[in-house]
Amino acid sequence: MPGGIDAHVHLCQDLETGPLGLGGECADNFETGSRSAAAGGTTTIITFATQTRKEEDRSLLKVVEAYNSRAEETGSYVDYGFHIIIVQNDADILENEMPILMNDWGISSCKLFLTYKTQCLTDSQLLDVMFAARKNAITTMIHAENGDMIEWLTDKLEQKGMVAPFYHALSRPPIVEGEATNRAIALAQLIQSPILFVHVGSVLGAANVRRAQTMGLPIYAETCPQYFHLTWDDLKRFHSPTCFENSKMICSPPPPLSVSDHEDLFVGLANGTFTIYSSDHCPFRYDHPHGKPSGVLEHEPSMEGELEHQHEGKELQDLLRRKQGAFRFIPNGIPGVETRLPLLYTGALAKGRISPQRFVELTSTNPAKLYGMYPRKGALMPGSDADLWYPEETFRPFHLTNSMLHHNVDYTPYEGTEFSNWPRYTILRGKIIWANGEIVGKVQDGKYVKRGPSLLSQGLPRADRDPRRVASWLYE
Ligand code: DUC
Ligand code: ZN
Ligand code: ZN
Repeated sequence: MPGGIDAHVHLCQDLETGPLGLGGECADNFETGSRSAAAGGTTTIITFATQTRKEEDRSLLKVVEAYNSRAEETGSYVDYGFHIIIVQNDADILENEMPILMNDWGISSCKLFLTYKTQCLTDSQLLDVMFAARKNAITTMIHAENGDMIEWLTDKLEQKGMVAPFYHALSRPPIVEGEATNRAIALAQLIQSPILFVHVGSVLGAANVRRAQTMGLPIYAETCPQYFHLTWDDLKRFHSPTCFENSKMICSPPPPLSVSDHEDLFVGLANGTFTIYSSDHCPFRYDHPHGKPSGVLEHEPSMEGELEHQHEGKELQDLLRRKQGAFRFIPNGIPGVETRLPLLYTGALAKGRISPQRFVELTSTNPAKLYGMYPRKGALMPGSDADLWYPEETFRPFHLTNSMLHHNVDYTPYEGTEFSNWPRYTILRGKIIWANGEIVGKVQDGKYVKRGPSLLSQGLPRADRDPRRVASWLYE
């Protein structure tokens, strides 16, 4: 099969630029994250370079340069690129820097948030950025959760003392994604802009995407392994008054409430509602003050000293509360770059839920087309990069333990899960980088990928040109 393309990977994001904006430090850098990718059959990753609201992080170009130098510092085992996360609607920056991002860096995608105080954009700010992105042929990726609903529910849960990690899911019921997907679709329709919803995790969100697609709108959706292999029960699995280990399972959007949701989501994988299947690898260590709350701090006062030393005031209080497991303070995200292809193989392909062709589309061809890398990536054709992976020929089911993985995270949400296959070889541009359970590539093998515009949504969407209904005149 063509090498896996994982278009949603967080590496090197620190406390301030963490995937959440409210703490948590990525445990993986480009060396360890790309090593894990290679061992799981993935030959290209797209990671996030993130703007913040600090004055020094205003410039998108500076942000990208900083993330790129982190990649160059260690090197990478697989090819890599960046999406840019935009958290300000700064007109000068959008006008002056977006063309450079596209033309000089080949960054043809940006992610915008409808939640998290430090990243969230209002509707008019979203329109500003989506419009600027549209003019530069940059694909807008949307994190669709209604931040006000989440805040309001979180306050209410806290008032009732419902703060343990598994209540995280109750602060984000499906309507949170349902509202946000509908709203973003309406904004996109208004200005005739294609969008891609990242990490869609609810049946309601998927249904909204499907309806928009049926209307002829260029709306795409990504989904991730956690929405097919975890449920709310996994969040509750380890719960006890003294053990908060279920913080390991916290991700946003949360896993579905029950396995019947998995079945509905599998239909979306098979029928094309979901365009791509990415990991949303968001690596936080369990046993680390900047990772998930571990509970071990109570027994290891020395680590409190370290905390005190590094943090002051409110930030310290937040961290100390985090260790007690209140879900508000737990960074959202789980690792999965290495388990992505084997899980889809085991859960969907081997069970006949999707065809081999669909498997390749979801994990490689579609991300290549969507993010401007096709046909160099995502295809086995003359002239394409020789990126490949081979499953095992003979079927050897086994149970996963974290020690088998190559990331720098001290747990996997899939501990003990039975896998029916695993990549035997991973090949990057003709060179074997993973063979028979060993990394055989070098950390210098991966190269930066300069991307072009999306092939999936070129030109003006044709669904509606009536200026009384949508603002098609914006582009005249
Ligand atoms: N969004 C992501 O893309 N990853 C982890 C957490 C989040 O909210
Ligand atoms: Zn997100
Ligand atoms: Zn993510």
